[in-house]
Amino acid sequence: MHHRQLTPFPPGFLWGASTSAYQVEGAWDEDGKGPSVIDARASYPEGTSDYTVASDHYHRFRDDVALFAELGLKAYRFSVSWSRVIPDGDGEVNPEGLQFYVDLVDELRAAGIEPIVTMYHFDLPQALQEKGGWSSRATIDAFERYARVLLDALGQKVTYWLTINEQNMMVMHGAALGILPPGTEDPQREVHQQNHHMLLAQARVMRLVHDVAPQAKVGPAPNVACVYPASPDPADVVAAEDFSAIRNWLYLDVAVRGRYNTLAWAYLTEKGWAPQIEDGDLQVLAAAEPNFIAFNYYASHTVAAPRGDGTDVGGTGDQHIVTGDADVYRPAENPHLKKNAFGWEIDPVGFRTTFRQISDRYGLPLLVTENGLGAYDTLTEDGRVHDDYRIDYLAQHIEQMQQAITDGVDVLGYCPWSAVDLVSTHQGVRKRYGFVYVDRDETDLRSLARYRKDSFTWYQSVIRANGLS
Ligand code: BGP
Repeated sequence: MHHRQLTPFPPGFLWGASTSAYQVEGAWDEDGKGPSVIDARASYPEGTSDYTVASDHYHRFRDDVALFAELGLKAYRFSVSWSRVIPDGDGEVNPEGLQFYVDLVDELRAAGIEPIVTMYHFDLPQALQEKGGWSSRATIDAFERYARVLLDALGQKVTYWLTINEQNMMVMHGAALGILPPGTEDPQREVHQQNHHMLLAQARVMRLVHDVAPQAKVGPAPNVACVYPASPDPADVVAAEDFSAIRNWLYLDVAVRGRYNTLAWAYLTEKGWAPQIEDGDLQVLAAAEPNFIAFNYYASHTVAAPRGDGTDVGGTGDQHIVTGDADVYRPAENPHLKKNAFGWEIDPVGFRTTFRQISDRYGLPLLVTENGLGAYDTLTEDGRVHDDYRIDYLAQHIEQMQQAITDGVDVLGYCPWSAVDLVSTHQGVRKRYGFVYVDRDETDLRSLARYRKDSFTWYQSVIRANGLS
């Protein structure tokens, strides 16, 4: 397969880039915005920035869109802050907050950039959190109502909608889910009940999009990663399949097939974490019918069979550092892969495998909504960042995406993380991903000026050529 003739990227391929509201906007309490669970967090990891100013995109979005246009972006994937639009999550609409997104979409359209809008990216309104958050079924209604507000304002201007960003990572790693109701007896059981409510909310909103904006398209946006067995030991293979079911298919099977994955359901039942399902819920799930699947991919995972002696669970874990489950799987090193500066493995071929697995299971078009390299960048004297390491990462992933297209996978577009530097979910400002450098550090906001990185110029040429030359 080495000298395989690759299928070109289709015309109209959505070369894009991504951000999320709380990580880029700042202006956390301006123009009527209410607090989200992110704003209300009691603490942030040691030495890292909070999200109050972020990249100040709220005030600089016109300049940022001009940079995106210069970069040649065909698409820009961003999220709407729910509590900017509806400050308490379920009450009055805040017209100034909503107007920000109307203006942003208009600015993008004027620049010829397709907006791809995530409705909810980790930032549940704090007021809803205080009323029980996702433990309460009222939050399902609130999400549907919020989606209706967005569709009324933007349904004619926006074609691509994403429901919930990385619901699977919220469930597995949690802080963004908010705090569990006081007195929760079994936190994991409660988290999976919340997950069921979020899945219902997502299904209702996908149905709503079809009903009120039939020309629009909608899909879920989980983080999906192929899972390798650490060895051909059949017990390792079973562990890998189980972990993939728990991590990936639990979420996508409900979103796309409208029913729970059998392996994942068996796991939840054995743990005593299976959610309570009410009359009518299964019909709601089955009626959703997404048009495409968006997914975020940073790295694969490798797991082995559990040892069963309690040594399998460890570390703090994040979306790409597996913690293990003493009954089901344990994390394993993959000797074939290198790691980035933050301990995440780098696996471009796993990207191709992930495309193939999702496409085989569901047969829907795929849209990549995140992929990228977090790194320590240095602004040099010449006002540039020489991020050849990021160019390498992206080039290798684009090459494997093209392999997947040649394999027959239908890919709509590629939106790497991130369009512009922003505040990382786990490691603050220092962990940068952007094509555009933002002049600030954790605590010193400096000029907040923008600088083009070498990856900016490189991605510009990729987009111009509709692929790698
Ligand atoms: C995804 C999130 C993003 C982003 C990214 C990188 O999980 O959807 O919000 O933060 O990962 O993660 P981090 O910032 O922790 O490096």
